[in-house]
Amino acid sequence: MTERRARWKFFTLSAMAGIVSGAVFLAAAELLALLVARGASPILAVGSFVIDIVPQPFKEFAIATFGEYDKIALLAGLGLAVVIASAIAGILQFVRPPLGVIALVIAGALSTAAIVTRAGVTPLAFLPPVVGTVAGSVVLILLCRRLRAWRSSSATVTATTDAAPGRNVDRRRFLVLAAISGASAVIVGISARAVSMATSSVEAVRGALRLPAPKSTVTVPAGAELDIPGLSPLFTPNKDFYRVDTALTVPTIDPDTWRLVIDGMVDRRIELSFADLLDMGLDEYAITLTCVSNEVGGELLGNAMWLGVPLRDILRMAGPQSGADMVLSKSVDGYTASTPLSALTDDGLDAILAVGMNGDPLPLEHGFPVRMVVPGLYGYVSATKWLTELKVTTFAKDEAYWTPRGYSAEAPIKFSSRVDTPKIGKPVAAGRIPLAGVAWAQSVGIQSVEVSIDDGDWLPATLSTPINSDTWVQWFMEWDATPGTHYVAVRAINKNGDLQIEERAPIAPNGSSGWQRSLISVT
Ligand SMILES: Nc1nc2c(c(=O)[nH]1)N[C@H]1C(S)=C(S)[C@@H](COP(=O)(O)O)O[C@H]1N2
Ligand SMILES: [Mo]
Repeated sequence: MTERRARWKFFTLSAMAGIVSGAVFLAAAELLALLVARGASPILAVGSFVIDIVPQPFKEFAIATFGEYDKIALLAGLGLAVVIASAIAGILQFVRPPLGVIALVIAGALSTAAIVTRAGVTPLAFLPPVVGTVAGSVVLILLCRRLRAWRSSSATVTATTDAAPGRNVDRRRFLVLAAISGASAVIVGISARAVSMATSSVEAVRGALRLPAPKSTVTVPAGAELDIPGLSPLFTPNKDFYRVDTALTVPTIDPDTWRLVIDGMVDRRIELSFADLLDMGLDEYAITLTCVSNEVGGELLGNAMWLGVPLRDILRMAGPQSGADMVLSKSVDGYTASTPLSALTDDGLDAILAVGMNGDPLPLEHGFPVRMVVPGLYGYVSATKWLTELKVTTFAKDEAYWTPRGYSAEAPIKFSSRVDTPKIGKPVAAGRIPLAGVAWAQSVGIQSVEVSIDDGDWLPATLSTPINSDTWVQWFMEWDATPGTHYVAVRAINKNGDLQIEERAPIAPNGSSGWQRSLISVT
């Protein structure tokens, strides 16, 4: 073997040693996290840190490119970065010890910092990354030592000497250690993460939870739901409900240990348990939730029957002081939203703390055990999931998660309308077919919906009977569809008599606007 080829071989092997050590680092940390501090996983903590620091345009690019898979794409990217960094650490440790170990210790320190600075950390959260660093460093040192032994014994072997017992022993010692540590890292790491996810006992607690029957129920009027194929159902099933949040892994909160603190500019600091909340008695509320990221014609909204208690009753217990104009709601994962105090205390607005969604306890992804729901305001300024604190304060003093990231501190929903059927890109057969969709103007209500075909007159659609002004209504119109391509445009008028904004606006800083115009092909 030529000198150069030998050098490349040992380079590659040292990179491999580095990757094995990186895997041992992560696996040991995952195991410790499972045993002593759930949630203190270095890779997930770094991922969450990245989510919080990446600039807004980049986040929008990620969502536009990967959609629902944005978090998986982030983890895949991080995984690749870990592989490359570990390979470099391996080469460094091989050629310039102890540089590789120093690199690993720096990575360990950074991930420890990412873990212990996250919201809701437990006292032992530093242990997983520290133990991971030690385990990874030991394996890296041993592997590189054995690799060096292998190299020096093979350097003494000449082309004519066939028998090279020393070299074979050294080679085996390296390969055996690399194989055993690599395989155990993969097995231990993957099982620890899988066990941690499967035994999140909170899912079991939620499954066993029976919420008390509501004191008052919402009557869904006859004619509230139209029966048209392709039209969104009046209530969005929980499994189909859109999900938007910054949480890389879904927070798991045991309702038995959950507490809500109401503090800040209040006469009395209040602390409520889950049982306290249920004891107040639950009521049903039908409210349509909308995301500020919903584009014209988009699907980031859904309607649910929530079970909860009015926020005005909760805030009254604490007694907000004069001068306060905002409530900063905080989530266990550190997310915050700023909601005008008046939107939460107004007698005419059903702002609630929700514990139930469509007949079940809140799903974990939708904020279990307690979240906020406020009609008329976009989710990012009102619908805090995994809620832990309500701080009564002022817009001048406090800022929410999205405010420094390019979104308005206050954001009422811009009322809008959408075509559900026929869908763009799905040709329909000519004949008499229904055009149908939904329209929403939370807290005001929809007056009418109008449809224009091929830039013709605006004709009134038939509306379903609204449940209340906080929910969307369905609309439909019979259409004699002739072969060819047609433009179908839709717009709504709210109960104040305002016409939906025609001018297109992007989602940032306070929600999209514009009339949806869809191109339908008829065959
Ligand atoms: N803790 C937490 N709550 C949150 C968010 C978040 O990122 N973290 N996102 C908000 C946004 S932007 C929206 S639109 C709604 C979405 O609620 P859903 O996922 O239940 O549909 O939750 C809000 N509550
Ligand atoms: Mo949102």
